[in-house]
Amino acid sequence: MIKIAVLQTQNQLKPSMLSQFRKQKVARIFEFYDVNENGQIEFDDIIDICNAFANEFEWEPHSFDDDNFRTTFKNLWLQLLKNADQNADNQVSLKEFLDSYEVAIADDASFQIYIQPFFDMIYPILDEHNIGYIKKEYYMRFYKAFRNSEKAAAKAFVAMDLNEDGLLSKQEFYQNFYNFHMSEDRQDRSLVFFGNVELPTLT
Ligand SMILES: [Ca+2]
Ligand SMILES: [Ca+2]
Ligand SMILES: [Ca+2]
Repeated sequence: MIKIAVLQTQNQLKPSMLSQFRKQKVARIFEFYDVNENGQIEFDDIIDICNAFANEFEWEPHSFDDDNFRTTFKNLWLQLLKNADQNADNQVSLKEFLDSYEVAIADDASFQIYIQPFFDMIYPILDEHNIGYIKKEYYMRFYKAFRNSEKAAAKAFVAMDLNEDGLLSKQEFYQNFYNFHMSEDRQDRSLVFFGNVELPTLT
C-alpha cells in the first residue's frame, strides 16, 4: 500500500520524463504482455504467457518449474496491477502502462525496485544449472515464448552476445535488459530484447 501512495505522488509531481524513443520501447514491452492483442493487459494474457513458457520449456503441468513460474509471474502481475491500474478495472491499458513506466524507469533506483524483479525471475530459468551463462537453446526457447520466430530468436542471440564468444553471459543478458529499459541509443544491441527491432508507433 505504501508503494502505491509513493507512486501516485511521484506521478502527480513529475511531468513526462521519458523520451519518445523510450516510450516506444515501453510500448514494445506492453505488446509482450498483451498476448491476445486487445489493447489491455489482463489476467488472461498472463495465463497465456505462462502457458507459452511451459510449452517452450516442456514443463509438465504442476511440475516444480511450471508451478514456480506461474506463481512468480502472477505475483508480478499483481504488482503491475497495483502500480499501473489507475481506474481499478483489473486491466492495464497502454496509457496506464506508460504512466507506470514513467516512474519505474525514471532512474536506476526505480529500475531496481520495479523492473529488476523480472530479470531476477527469468534468469534462473535460463541458467538452470547456475553456470553463469545462457545456452543458445534456452535463450531460443525464452525468445520464442515471446511469440517470436526461430529466425528472430537466432538473430537476437547474436545481437545480445556482446563479446561475440557464442555464449550469453549473465552480465550480457543483464546489460541488454538494462539498456533496453534505460538507454537512449537507437543503435543499441539490446533493442531486440523483447522482439523484432521495429518499434511500435505511438499515437
Ligand atoms: Ca490483452
Ligand atoms: Ca485499468
Ligand atoms: Ca558472450
